[in-house]
Amino acid sequence: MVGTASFVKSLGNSVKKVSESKSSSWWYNHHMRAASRAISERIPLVDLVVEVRDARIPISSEYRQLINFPSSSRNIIVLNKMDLASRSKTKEWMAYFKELNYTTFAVNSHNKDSIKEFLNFLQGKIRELKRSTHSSNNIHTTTTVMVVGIPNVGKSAFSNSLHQIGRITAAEKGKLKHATVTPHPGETKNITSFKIASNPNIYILDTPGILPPEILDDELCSKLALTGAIADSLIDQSDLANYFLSILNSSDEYTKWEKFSTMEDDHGGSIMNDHTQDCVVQAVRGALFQELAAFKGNLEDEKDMVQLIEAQCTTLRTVFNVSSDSFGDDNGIFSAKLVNLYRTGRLGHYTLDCLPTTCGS
Ligand SMILES: Nc1nc2c(ncn2[C@@H]2O[C@H](COP(=O)(O)OP(=O)(O)OP(=O)(O)O)[C@@H](O)[C@H]2O)c(=O)[nH]1
Ligand SMILES: [Mg+2]
Repeated sequence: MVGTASFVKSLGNSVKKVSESKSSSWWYNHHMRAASRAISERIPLVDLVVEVRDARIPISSEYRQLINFPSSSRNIIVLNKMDLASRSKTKEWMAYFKELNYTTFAVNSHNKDSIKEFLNFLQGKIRELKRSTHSSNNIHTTTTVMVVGIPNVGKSAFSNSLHQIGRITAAEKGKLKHATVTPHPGETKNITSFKIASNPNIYILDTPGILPPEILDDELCSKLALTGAIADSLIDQSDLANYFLSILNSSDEYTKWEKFSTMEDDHGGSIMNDHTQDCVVQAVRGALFQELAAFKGNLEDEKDMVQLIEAQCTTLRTVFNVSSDSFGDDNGIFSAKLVNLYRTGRLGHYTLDCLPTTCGS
């Protein structure tokens, strides 16, 4: 996308600087190094490997370490957070992976039905695998499934949900464990096992998220930062917000928000500091619609895109109740609110990676 290029470059540069500085706050700390080694040692010992990717970036969220292990029928790619991605693009990505002979499944880890469907599929896959590799009485042996992926793609949320709905006995249900799930990357520090089925037993191993020590590609850096794989504390939040707005402006998601552009202020003039309130979200959508519908420039032209984003930021600061003449912290607060709404799916559904067959056109 031509109109997003300068924002990709700016965000990419700021991520690359963090990577090059190798300062104490750099993402590849001793935890990640040790975890990376521990995961590599365990991969040959488990029955199946589930690589969790972010459905918004099916290629950019690839877990590079798996390249060292031959791809086989033991690997499953899970496109998680499908609720945040474009539904039609996820279908296209599934077809793409199928053509490459990858076993792929799209899920929303916050949705019970989606996880139940995956569990059925997993149990079928395990039966098939055991039939093809062992004699029939080994079908009843314990199976271990290792969940790997880059940070923040939802490995722990996925493992928790499988554990919660898994077919284990009532007595075992009483001892349900929980992996910590947070919006911040790098939360999981150890490999933890969760039982997800009995007779035959299936255990799932949640693991810490791993990123390569160095990421050189601007576009890859930008996508990882926007979707939350790289800690926000390492990045200028306004770079993230501008990049998101350039994506939104290049899509047609905003066309659904016309009805919010004519809505009256329905919070009685009271100041809403909580940006997640429905009325604030609707006001944000309405304001974005108005700016975009009135825009007469060319969105393929970077200068025009910059101008539009500046106008949108001015309007949105008012909606978020963040003063427009202040910089520094207030600028960060405004950007963080906008990025939070994007990450929770309240400002549309975007798949940021494009299929190899449609890229570069
Ligand atoms: N909308 C949506 N959010 C999700 C989904 N799965 C996980 N999340 C959210 O994504 C964030 C990260 O989830 P985690 O499960 O902690 O991610 P992780 O891969 O374990 O992260 P690390 O332990 O840091 O590697 C949390 O805010 C989750 O609530 C999903 O399917 N849909
Ligand atoms: Mg985790």
